[in-house]
Amino acid sequence: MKNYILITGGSGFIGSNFIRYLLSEEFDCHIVNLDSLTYAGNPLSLSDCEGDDRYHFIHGDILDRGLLERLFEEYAFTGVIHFAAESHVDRSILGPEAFIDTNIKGTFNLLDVAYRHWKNGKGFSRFHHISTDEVYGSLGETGAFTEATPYDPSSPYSASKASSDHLVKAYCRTYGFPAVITNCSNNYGPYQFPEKLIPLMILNIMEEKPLPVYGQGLNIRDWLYVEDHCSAIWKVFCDGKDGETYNVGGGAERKNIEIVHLLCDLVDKKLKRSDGVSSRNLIRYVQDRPGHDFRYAIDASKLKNELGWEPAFSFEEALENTVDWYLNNMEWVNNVRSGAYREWLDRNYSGRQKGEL
Ligand code: NAD
Ligand code: TDX
Repeated sequence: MKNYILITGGSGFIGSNFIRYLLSEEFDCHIVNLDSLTYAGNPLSLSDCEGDDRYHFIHGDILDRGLLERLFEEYAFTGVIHFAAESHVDRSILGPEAFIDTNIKGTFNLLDVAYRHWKNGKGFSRFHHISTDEVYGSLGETGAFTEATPYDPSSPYSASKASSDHLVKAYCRTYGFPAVITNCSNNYGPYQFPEKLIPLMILNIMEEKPLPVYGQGLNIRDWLYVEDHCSAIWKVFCDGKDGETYNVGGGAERKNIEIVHLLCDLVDKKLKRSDGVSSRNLIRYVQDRPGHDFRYAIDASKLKNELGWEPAFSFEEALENTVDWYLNNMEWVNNVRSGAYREWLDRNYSGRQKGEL
């Protein structure tokens, strides 16, 4: 009998990297990727996995409870790894509703359907909720978030993720449901939608557009290469303890302005710009993000001490990989930006209704 794992949001940035990571390993499970393909979900990000018979794609929404019930019935999932979310802080400030719908109600649907499936003794053993360090709020100049740090979210995005974390914890404590949560710091790497700091800056530098730095550029994030996040998730999914939370981070704290400077210099070097004018001239200090958290830093010692996980990539090496990836994958960039991927979607999935198996 085939063993199926449900991955939600697998066509987004981290989910697509995670699916590729699993399929490149000696992996003997089948993956069902359930994704509603919002602007952030792109089937092109997994086009190289389409031919793998361990990979199955379902175009559908976690808000569609009936669909979730049908999928659990049909595939008898043994585990869920839940990435699907609205993920961009600035969008949550402009329009929080989609964040409440997907991140809170969608997570509730998935959790509750998985719980009922588990309770009925269908061989279900793990619900892994992917979350963020932003639930802990903002740090001052010192200290780091541990798993015991009280929640104190600042944006509608982080409040919606905090809410979903609480629901998962409540199902563990109340019903003994076998779930784990990982709270990770800022990711970067291939296939990240170019609204987030690093890909936005790389592309704007290439295209000689202004580089919008919020406030004074002094806010600090703790960066982790996406492949390191993937290895941490798989470690926790396989070996983590039910009911536990694990913080994931790269120990690579940088001020935003340092990141932008590094990217300017890297892209200038790669494009061998000969006019001697640095792209740093494109930097524009713009109005700050409302409620902008000053600093995030992760204490990942629990994950290291209990499960033996450590990041494998250095920040400088992985940032350069990321720049190279964007410079060499402008077709992907142009597709996600132009909406041509929607045509691709219609061509490839035209006969299937949303939610159809
Ligand atoms: P993303 O925005 O790139 O991808 C989200 C994916 O979810 C997309 O493919 C989208 O189509 C899908 N989706 C959205 N709403 C859906 C719905 N209602 N039903 C089904 N699918 C839906 O996000 P990401 O950066 O890959 O983040 C993935 C997860 O990791 C999120 O839960 C996020 O909170 C968390 N996280 C992200 C980071 C980061 O730095 N990007 C860091 C820590 C945690
Ligand atoms: O144009 C910009 N200029 C700028 O100065 C953008 C897009 C961002 N910034 C700043 C804001 C942040 O301090 O850069 C920092 C990083 O911003 P984002 O890339 O938007 O990430 P952040 O808000 O930190 O959230 C990310 O990490 C945690 C992800 O989007 C979340 O999904 C994840 O949970």
